[in-house]
Amino acid sequence: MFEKVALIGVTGAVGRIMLRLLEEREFPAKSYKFLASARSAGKTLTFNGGQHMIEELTHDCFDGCDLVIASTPDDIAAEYLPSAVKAGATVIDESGYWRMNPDVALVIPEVNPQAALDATGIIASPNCSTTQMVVALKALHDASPIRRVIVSTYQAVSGAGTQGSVDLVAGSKAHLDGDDYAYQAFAHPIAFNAIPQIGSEKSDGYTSEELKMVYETRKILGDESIQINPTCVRIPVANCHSESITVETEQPISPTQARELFANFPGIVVNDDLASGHYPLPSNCTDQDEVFVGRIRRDISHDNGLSFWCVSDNLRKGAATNAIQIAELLAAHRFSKAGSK
Ligand code: 11C
Repeated sequence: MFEKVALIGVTGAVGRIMLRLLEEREFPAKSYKFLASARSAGKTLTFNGGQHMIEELTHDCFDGCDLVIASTPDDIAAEYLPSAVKAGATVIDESGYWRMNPDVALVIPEVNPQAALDATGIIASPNCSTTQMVVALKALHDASPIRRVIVSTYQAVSGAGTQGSVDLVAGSKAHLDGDDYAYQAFAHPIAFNAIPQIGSEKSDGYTSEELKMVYETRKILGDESIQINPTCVRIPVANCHSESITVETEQPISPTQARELFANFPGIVVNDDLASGHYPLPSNCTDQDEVFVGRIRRDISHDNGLSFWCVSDNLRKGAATNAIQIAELLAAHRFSKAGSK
């Protein structure tokens, strides 16, 4: 068992799910410390049937912690997580700050578990749109290496934080009532709209969200040769990111083979029956921990191409669930070796 687990960012949307997952999955820890910004310090939260005080995140709050799980903005992760490592903790970070650091493991437990087991210090959890795509890609990549990916995302407002969800509801109501609404999480109205920009402008006309999908995918799959062309779009859906993915593999993979590869891969659920109108929808994938695929079909424009639709809960597998699965992987490895401690 872990002696003391510190949870950072417990008042955010992902942090709250993290707490529920730790309870539901009976995570092996003797004690917990709940950390957040000074604004939330002193408030209480309910966990494992008891009331617990939220403490302020500071540089010297990690004494005695052997595991830290953090869900914070990048600048907070940059500032505080090195102090947790210095205090001797293994750190699982959901922010984007450390992911591409060569000394940091970037891990999806179903895809590259060994990277977490070999890591010292920080283990990063990928961006939500990357995670669900890479789980699906890995199922194919193991059968025939992937050469090229073209992906368009349809991303839910919950990816933009609690304010994104507030903006969707209030903005939609204002739109229907013919009122103005001042959006805070988005540069354009999200109600009844689609915004083809997530994150900031980067090189070659791509956004930061799109380049995360390129660089993080290569790092996790350990293959710098994979070519990826992403377009990331915010749509007025409350929760769950959807992705239209076309892959070109070294050898052709038929839709029948792909269906079997996906179905046999841990963490993937196939829902694929176009004739009956069965495919994954954000509305039926929300609050689920898996990656859902459907619309599996041949790419009629390329002999080695395959297209499919992929949906997953961006707050769960895209963030909280993946982080907790990394923690469970570490626990299984460390405590099975150490006997019944
Ligand atoms: C979004 N994917 O949907 C982003 C949110 O690097 O962890 C998560 C950003 C990240 O807006």
